[in-house]
Amino acid sequence: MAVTTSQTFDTVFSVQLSRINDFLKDYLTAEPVHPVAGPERLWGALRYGTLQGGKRIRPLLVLETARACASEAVWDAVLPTACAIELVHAQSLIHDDLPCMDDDDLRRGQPTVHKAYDEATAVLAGDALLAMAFGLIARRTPLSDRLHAETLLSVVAEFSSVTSVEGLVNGQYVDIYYEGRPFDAQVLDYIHTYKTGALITFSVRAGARLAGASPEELALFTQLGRNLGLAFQIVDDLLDVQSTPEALGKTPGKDQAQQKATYPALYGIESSRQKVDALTAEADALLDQFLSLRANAPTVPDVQPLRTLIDFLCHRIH
Ligand code: GRG
Repeated sequence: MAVTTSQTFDTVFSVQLSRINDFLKDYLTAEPVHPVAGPERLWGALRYGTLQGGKRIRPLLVLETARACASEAVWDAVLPTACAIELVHAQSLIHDDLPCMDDDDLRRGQPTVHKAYDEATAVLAGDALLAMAFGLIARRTPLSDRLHAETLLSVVAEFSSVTSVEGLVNGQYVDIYYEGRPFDAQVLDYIHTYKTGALITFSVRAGARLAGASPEELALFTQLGRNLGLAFQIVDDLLDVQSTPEALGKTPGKDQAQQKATYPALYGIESSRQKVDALTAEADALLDQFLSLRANAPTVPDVQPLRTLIDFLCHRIH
């Protein structure tokens, strides 16, 4: 398969990226009139942390999985969840950059939120984004005969788990816990599964569930999400070793400086890259299995954009 460059990515996904970015902008600019000075600065910070750059990988995964399981027609129904995931992702980056966490000054090529504003504002902007994400799904998802409240509630419950102790918060905690401590393969996979894998797996699962995937199909997409989550974080680990601040938009070399548990630290660069390639090939094979399940369906599912997205996120350079 041809390697998908950033330029191809922007072209192939231009419509989807516009819909995601317009939706996020609309939601985050629906700011009430403030009778006192102050709140507009908090709103400015949460917009800054969300709208300035970002590849939008997670909402794209929601949209493209939904397209594979149904068609583009379901995008209206899945966009609120897709964008809610991006709000949580933005929140996690804002908090991750804080001095008490990974302590970064640069993100997406610009000063991090606590540098552009201040620490208290960054904490509170992140808090607001997290709560707003859940409100976004509840307020903006159009229910219909194809998407019942029961399914949506169950997706929201899963979202709560993967953003908290069965997901990001847990992964981040263990990641920090092991800084400078000896770690093994089990610890490393645990951290990656929770810190990064949980939200990526959820993005794929949410797209499939909201688009009406069968239990058998959902099992395939769950495995696909796990593969991608791990591959994505290994690439992130590799970029930290191999990239530059200009290409990355953040400071490389921090994992080694902070003695983080990473793939290159445990397995070396070559084996880490081989692992990414193996995970990508498996993800592709899972999509073939999905096509086989739908072999007798009236229309052939369009999985090509999802294959392109998978290829991009496993070969990305930022
Ligand atoms: C309460 C949800 C919640 C989280 C708090 C701070 C924290 C706990 C978790 C941080 C987890 C974290 C930063 C994981 C790293 C994931 C990762 C590889 C991020 C980079 O994602 P990209 O490349 O970033 O998609 P862009 O900038 O493109 O959006």
